[in-house]
Amino acid sequence: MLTLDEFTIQQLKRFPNATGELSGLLRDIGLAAKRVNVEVNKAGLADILGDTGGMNVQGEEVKKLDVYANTHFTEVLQRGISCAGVGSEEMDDYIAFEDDVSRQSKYVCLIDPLDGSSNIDVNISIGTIFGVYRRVSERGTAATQADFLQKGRSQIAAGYIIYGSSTMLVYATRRGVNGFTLDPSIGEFCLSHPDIQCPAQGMIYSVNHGNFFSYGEGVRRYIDQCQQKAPRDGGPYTQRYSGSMVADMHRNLLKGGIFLYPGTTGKPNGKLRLLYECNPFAFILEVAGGVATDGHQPILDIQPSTLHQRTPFFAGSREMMAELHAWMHN
Ligand code: AHM
Ligand code: MG
Repeated sequence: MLTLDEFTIQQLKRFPNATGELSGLLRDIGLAAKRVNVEVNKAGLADILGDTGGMNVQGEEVKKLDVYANTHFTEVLQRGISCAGVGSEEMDDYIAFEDDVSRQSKYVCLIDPLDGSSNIDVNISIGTIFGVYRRVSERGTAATQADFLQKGRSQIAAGYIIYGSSTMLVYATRRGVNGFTLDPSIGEFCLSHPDIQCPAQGMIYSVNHGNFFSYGEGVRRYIDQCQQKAPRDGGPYTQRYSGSMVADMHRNLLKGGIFLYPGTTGKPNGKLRLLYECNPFAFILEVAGGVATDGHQPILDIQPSTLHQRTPFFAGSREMMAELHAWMHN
């Protein structure tokens, strides 16, 4: 079975013009993921478990593991040579690494170092989400805000790590989506899910039902019909929602399904962040044959204006998304 490193090298050989910088960056992310995985696995034992007591830039409680993961991913990317800077859920502003003539970094990364962190204390899967962009500023100079505020469609690669019953790294480039499972006996990510395709139809819907009455009418109608669908039409659909986007999206990507985080009356843009939560998943899904929108337009076509902006998010199997849009707009 190919390891992540072997796979990226093999890809390089198939594309003689590739410089290997993206492969290097993905290997750096794989390395950081392995180290974060070690900490996640012993979260119940170590002092690292629990709150730091602080708040992140969005006024949400920060867990210690979030801080660890953020520091770790950032440092590993900084030590590599491919990444010119990082924007993260855990940091108010992006960081531009020192770039000079010798480094000439080509990419920037947007990352949610540890998503679903409210699940840490109760031992439910959590994850890391990342998107990679070619910088628009000149190489050899400091990365700028414009490098980070690109449309999701400009992503060169995107992926996630799920720290679940096993640990997996899944990443997409325009050429395909591939999944690697961490083999703890050799400490390597091994290609276990080549060329992932999202089934066009599924039977799972993932949404926070508790917010039902503050969703718009179209979304409520869609959720109703997920429950009312006749058995001959594959219904009723199964509801699965863990509160951990990575776990919910991962399951729906593999099995077919739909994930909804709509706007609510109190929060019209919902909760999820465009740049480092929605865009990477939208990219992965589109490459895998699925669809991701804000209810009106593809997520990947939204022009971001700020690093931490939020958007309603609907994503999943192609036919289920078409059905959702029909209920929302007719
Ligand atoms: P976080 O970035 O603070 O961890 O929040 C993001 C998470 C997602 O993983 C998950 O889908 C969502 O929040 C759940 O939110 P809610 O509890 O409102 O349904
Ligand atoms: Mg998050």
